[in-house]
Amino acid sequence: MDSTELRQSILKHLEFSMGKDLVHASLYDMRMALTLAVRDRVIEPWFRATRATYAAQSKRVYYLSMEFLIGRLLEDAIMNVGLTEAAHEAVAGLGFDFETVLADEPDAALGNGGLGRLAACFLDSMSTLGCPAYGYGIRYEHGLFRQSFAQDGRQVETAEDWLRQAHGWEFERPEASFRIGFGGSVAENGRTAIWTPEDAVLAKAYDTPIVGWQGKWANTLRLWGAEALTAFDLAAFNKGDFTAAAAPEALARTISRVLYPDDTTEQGKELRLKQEFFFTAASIRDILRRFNAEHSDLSGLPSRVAIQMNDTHPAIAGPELVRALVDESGMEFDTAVETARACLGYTNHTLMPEALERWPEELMSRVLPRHMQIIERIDESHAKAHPKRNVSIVENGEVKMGELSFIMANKVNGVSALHTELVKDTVFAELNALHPGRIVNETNGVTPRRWIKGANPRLSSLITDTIGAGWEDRLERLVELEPAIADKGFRNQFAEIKARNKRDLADWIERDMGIAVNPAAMFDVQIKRFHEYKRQHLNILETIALWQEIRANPGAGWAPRVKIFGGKAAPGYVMAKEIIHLINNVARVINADTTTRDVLTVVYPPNYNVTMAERLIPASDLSEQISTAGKEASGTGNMKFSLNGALTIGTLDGANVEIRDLVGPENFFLFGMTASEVVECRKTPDHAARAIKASNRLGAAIEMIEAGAFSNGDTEMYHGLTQNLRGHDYFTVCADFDSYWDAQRRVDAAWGDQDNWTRMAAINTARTGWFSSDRTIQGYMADVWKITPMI
Ligand code: NBG
Repeated sequence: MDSTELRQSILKHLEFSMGKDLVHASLYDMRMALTLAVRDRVIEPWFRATRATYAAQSKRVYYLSMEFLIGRLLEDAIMNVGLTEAAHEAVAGLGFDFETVLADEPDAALGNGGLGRLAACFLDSMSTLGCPAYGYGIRYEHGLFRQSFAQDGRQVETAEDWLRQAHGWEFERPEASFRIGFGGSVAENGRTAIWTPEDAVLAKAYDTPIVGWQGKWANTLRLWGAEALTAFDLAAFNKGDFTAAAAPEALARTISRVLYPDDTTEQGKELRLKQEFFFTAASIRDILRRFNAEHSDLSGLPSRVAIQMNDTHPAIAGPELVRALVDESGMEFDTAVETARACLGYTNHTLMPEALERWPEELMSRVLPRHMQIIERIDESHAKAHPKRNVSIVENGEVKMGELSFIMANKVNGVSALHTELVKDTVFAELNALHPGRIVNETNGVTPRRWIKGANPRLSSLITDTIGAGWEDRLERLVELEPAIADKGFRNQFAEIKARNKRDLADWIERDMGIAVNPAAMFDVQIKRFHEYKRQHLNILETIALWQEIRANPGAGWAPRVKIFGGKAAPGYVMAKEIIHLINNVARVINADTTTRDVLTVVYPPNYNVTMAERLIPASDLSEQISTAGKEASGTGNMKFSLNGALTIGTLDGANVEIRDLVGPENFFLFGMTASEVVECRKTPDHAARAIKASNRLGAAIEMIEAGAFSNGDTEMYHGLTQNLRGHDYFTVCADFDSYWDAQRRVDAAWGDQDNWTRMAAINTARTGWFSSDRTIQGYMADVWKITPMI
């Protein structure tokens, strides 16, 4: 398709879909018309993929995830169907600026962070590889909250409203609706049972086609929206009680109303459990309906169906599938458990105890009475099969979803080499001993289409010029860049690309925040959710110490730095919000200091999201991956930075370990304790006090905070934070401080030799092609799903 044809198609959609002619078209009209014109191009591969899958009776992957952090879709789709230039030309020819049109699309934030973004990268890779797959999730009306900063620097949350305008990508499927019940009673019925729910809502499907690289294949993302069975109480309305009339609808819709803004702790327990059951049950029914349309014998289910549980959120899939097989199809219980297990896989994304979901038995029995019975039976038969076992699913009045997922899955995977070993040795040590071989590792990855090709077009052109086309879906080919790195001309081009990306970012920071930053300074970036284990406070403490050192020695030839932070804290996470507050106030004070202005600036743009990540990562020099070792399961931002030519300062945690192995220790700034050293360190109860005593810099930085240097003299403002550091300091910020400081000074020294820095940065790009999510998905296909690609 060329730009003239595309232009015709845009005009057609302007007229017939948007009901506008060009002279009256708004930016929104143009964006929608372009979206629909591009969507038309996606339909053909979508239908083709569906037909091919049916014809081959292929196994399908069902990726069940509470979160899909997809961001904007238009630019990605245009790129994948090869229309970037045509679209640019067509839109410009119609009098609109292409970038402005793309930027009009809301950022679909149906996820909190890494877990949701990983699911989005996986969708892209499954379509690229021709793996027949469906993503199943919730169509949240409000995605992750919008973040702003109050005058005093505190985080303020407001509701996000991406669905205020029509969502151009989705197809509503009223015919694909299921009734999802809650509560009620269970009647014995011989070997089976009849569950009569007390309440029910309707789960209605909304489909978004996800097209892969070069438009060869497209899968479906099916999101469920909740609706009332009876929309409206007319009798109440007629009596004038308008609130009561609307109540059923409002109540039902609550289920798909908001994404819980917390990826490590559960909130709003009952609603959250209902959300989980809602989307999981609707998905299982849809899966069985599709299977039954093609096959008659349910024992063949595992050869056609692979269901992946993305964390424990869809863990009820096991009991729900067993319930459907036993109560609705009359399968014998043990056979049903075996059948379900042969279909199910479980990905663990965290070892944090508070994030491993547990539901009160009372709640589970009330909301899902039949499932509670099934869970108990699964637990009993597992106990019978392993008489010496010490773990159980139901314990002390709680249902442990991690154990349930493990027992109901045929494969359990961790998300980086280190994490998988820790899964084996800690949370699931005993289950691992009972089921050797069940735990496998699938190190995370990211899609190079969005994170290099789309986000960094300049670097992409250089890669293509150097190693030729076709690296986008064979990212291991980036190693072919390596010989070119010896060439000064190549390094200059690489450096020039980084410099231009940084100038673009500096312009944006100036426009958006009114802060002028020096584009020649080192851009030192930490962007991720705020959590104590991710240790943004270690970074800000080092920033304070550095500022003091520069003030004491202004002429010491400091490497100029712009410290950039980005990220949100869960609204109920007090300590994380205190860290955000502190960073904003440190930024205010440091940025006002004229003696250090040329060498140190701190910026923290609000409302970090996928789109902002696409802007920041290509312009970064230094990637901060400084979590307490043993706590970050993998990280995926760390991979995006390396691929885009940033050097990492980091601990031996998550996938940092694999990044360092690949790029070489000489191209990575390592610091801090290892996971086992952290465990040892905690055995000394005053480890933090000792570290503070041993480090004048750290002591002085904490004292400055306590003295009110960043709170207009208020000495109480950060009491909670500093007391925690001086006392418990579970995340060993103090014990790792000096090592971090030293590593930062090695970074400064390395920055002094710009050409060598560029060489190291280019090596990072060349050696990290392994982190393509295509490689990850190939791993899942071979080890977990046992499925072969269709293209
Ligand atoms: C997160 C981990 C990250 C990891 C992503 C994707 C949760 C519960 N876990 O380290 O913290 O990269 O999952 O696997 O969000």
